[in-house]
Amino acid sequence: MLERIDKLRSLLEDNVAFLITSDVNRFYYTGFKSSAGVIFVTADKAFLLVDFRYVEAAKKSIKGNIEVICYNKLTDSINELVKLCGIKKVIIEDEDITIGRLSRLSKDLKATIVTDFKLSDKILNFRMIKSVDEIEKIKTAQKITEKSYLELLNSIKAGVSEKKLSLELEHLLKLNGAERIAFDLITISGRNTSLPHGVPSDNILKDGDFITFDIGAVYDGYHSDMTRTVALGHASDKMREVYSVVLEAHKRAALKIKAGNTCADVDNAARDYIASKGYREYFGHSTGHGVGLEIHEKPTVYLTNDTVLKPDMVITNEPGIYLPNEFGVRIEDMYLVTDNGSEDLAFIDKELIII
Ligand SMILES: [Mn+2]
Repeated sequence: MLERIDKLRSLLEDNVAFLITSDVNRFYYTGFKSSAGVIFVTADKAFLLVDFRYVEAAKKSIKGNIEVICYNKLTDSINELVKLCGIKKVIIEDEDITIGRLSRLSKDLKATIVTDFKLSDKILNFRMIKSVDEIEKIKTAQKITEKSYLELLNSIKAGVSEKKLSLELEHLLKLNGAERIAFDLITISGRNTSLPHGVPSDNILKDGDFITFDIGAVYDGYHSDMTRTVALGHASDKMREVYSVVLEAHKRAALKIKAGNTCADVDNAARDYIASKGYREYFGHSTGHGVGLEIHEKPTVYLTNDTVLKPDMVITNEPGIYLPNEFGVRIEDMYLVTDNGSEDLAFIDKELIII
C-alpha cells in the first residue's frame, strides 16, 4: 500500500499536488473505507483528509507515510496544505468529480486546478496489475459466490420467480461472508435470458427454461464475477447447440489468456468462433473486462483494445449468444493472467447442467 503512494508521488513535480476524490481510489491508496474525504499527494508528502465521522478509525488503521487530517470545511484544509507545501497547481482526478464540485473547488482553492487525463488513467493502469493480497481477496469473493450458487441450485424448483431467486441468492452471499453483492444480481429465465443484462422479474421458472445467473460478491472491497446458464427440466436441441457454441468460444478465448497476448487476441478467439457458427450478430458485447475494486475496470477485453496482458491481471471471459424472443446463453469466469497462460478462478464446471 505504501509503495503505491510512492509510485504515484514519483509522477509529480515539485509545487504540484494531486487530489484523489473517488472512494475507490481513496481505498486503493489507504486501505481505509470512507464515504467522503480526499487524498492530497505531493512529490514528497501524502495526506488523507476525512471528517469527524472517520478520523478516529482512520488514524488507527493508517500507518506509515500518509498523515490523517480531520477537516471541518474541506477547502479550508486543502488551502492550508497548499500553503504548507508551497503548491501552485492541483491536479484533480478526472473520472469522479461532478462539474458542480469542480467549479466550487476552482473558485475556493488558492491554487490552479487542472484535470489530467493521463495521470488519472495511470492509476487505472496501476490497478490492472493485482498484488498477492488483492488476488486473495478476489479469490475469496469468488469462493463465497460459488458456495452460495451451489446452495441455491440445490433448492431451485419450477414455480419460483426470478425475483425470489435473486433475493435468496443475495441472502446466501451475505450469510457466506460477502460484505455486499457485487452488482444487481442477474437471475433471469426463459425468454428473459436473451437480454444480456436482463432484470429479474416476477416470471416464474418453468420446465424447459434456461436460467442465467450473472452473480458476484464483494469481499474487503474486491469483486467477483461469474455467469452460468443452466436448463430447468430439459433442454431443446437448439438450446444445447447454442450452449455448446458459447462454451467452445469460452474455451478458445481462455486459451488466449496469457501474458504477451492482447485483449483483442482473446476477444477475437471467442468472436470468430461464434461468427463461424453463424451467430455473429447475436454476440454484441465485449468478451470481458478487468475486475478488482470495481466490477468493471481496465482492461476492456474487446477486439479494438490492443492492451497487452500482463501477469497478475484479472479479467473475465464471458462470451454469449442472445436470440431475441427465444433465449440467451452466457458463460463467464474470471481468469488470472500468468506468464504461461492463466488460472481459471472458478471451480464450478461449465458443461451444461439440467436441474
Ligand atoms: Mn462480467
